[in-house]
Amino acid sequence: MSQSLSHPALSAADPELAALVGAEEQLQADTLRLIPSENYVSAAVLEATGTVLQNKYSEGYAGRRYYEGQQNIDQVETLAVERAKAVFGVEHANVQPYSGSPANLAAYLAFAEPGDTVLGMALPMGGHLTHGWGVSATGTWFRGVQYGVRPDSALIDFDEVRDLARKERPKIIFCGGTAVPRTIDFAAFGEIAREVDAVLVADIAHIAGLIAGGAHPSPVPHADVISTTTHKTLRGPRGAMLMSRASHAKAVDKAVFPGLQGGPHNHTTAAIAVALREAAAPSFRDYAHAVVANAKALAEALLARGYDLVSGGTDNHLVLIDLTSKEVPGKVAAKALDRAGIVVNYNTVPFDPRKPFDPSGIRIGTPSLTSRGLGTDRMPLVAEWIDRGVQAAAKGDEDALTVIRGEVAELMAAYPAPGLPTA
Ligand code: DSN
Repeated sequence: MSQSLSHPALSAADPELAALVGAEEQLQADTLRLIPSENYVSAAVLEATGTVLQNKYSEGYAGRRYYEGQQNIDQVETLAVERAKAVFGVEHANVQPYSGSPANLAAYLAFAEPGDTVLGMALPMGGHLTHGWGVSATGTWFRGVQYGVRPDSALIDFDEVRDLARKERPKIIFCGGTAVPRTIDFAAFGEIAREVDAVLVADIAHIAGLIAGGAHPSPVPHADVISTTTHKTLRGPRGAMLMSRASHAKAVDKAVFPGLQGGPHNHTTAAIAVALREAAAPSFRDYAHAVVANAKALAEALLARGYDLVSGGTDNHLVLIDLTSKEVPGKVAAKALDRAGIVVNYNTVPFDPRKPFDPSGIRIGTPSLTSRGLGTDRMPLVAEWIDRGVQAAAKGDEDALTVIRGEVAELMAAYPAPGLPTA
């Protein structure tokens, strides 16, 4: 692999930066990437992000811009919007949010006033910072009330959600999260939101690709607003979308622009359109189901090796491992696995006695390895590597990590990654 062949202009103009890009390409090729919020985009998505569309300012929406010269940009954005509506079966789509956090902030701006109460899943229980957690602007400018999971099952405690909703009367209820290994019951959230007259925002960032591919139920009949990033299981560029019922379209659009943002990132919008076209293809259904099948197979193989999994397994793309019984802190394990060519992130587990920066768990997922074509037959080997890596971390056995790294690189060479230069 040579960065000068892949990026000739960049290599000539800025060899230092080109070398870093080349090194990252090599790293993404050689390693087993298990961070559940990451993926490999297609070469087509990657190309779209590097187009001259990025040269253009386009404040406003198609047909209603504050800048001229929108002949092509309007069509690009309209394509992305129409494809989003078709893929997710929604009445309205806004493809301009810069990423997931600004998308969620736009939902606050659209449906709440500063100081209003919002109800979301607590970050250490699997929620997201922007669902009203204290250190986020959403938890300081708004009054965040947080629900969690049951201590026995690690499943969302709907009694708690209902009780809090009745008592606190939130303006907005958020469902979805970043470390939720089980199916989100959108219908149950919808019923509670309707009872207390709250706006239900379904944050489907992690599972958008699974929903698009029919491997997770859709929030569409139940949620007022759907927020998603486009770069996780959906396999698009780094960006986001807000989707809603037609009745909320005006409020959503006004909140994104001019409420929060200036000009949309048109190159990103184009790449979102490409990703949505890919997500509409029958092969994407196969991909989404394969992601889940791989995660289930990986969970089974880890359970067989004596690992404690939060909620006992997975229904989606994500497995949350509690390493307490292995007597290895999550951070120590994550760093050792990184040296072994297995990229994960350390993560809190529900009711974690340890601190967020040094928690008890690691979070893994199968979107990236599935994009490279690994199937369920390979998951016992992945579990074995994780197990050997964790054991090596416990013993401080650097040689064992080096051996695993070699084995990982050898296998990954047989599964070329989409979007990466080959040879
Ligand atoms: N989206 C988060 C993740 O799951 O990695 C980070 O905000």
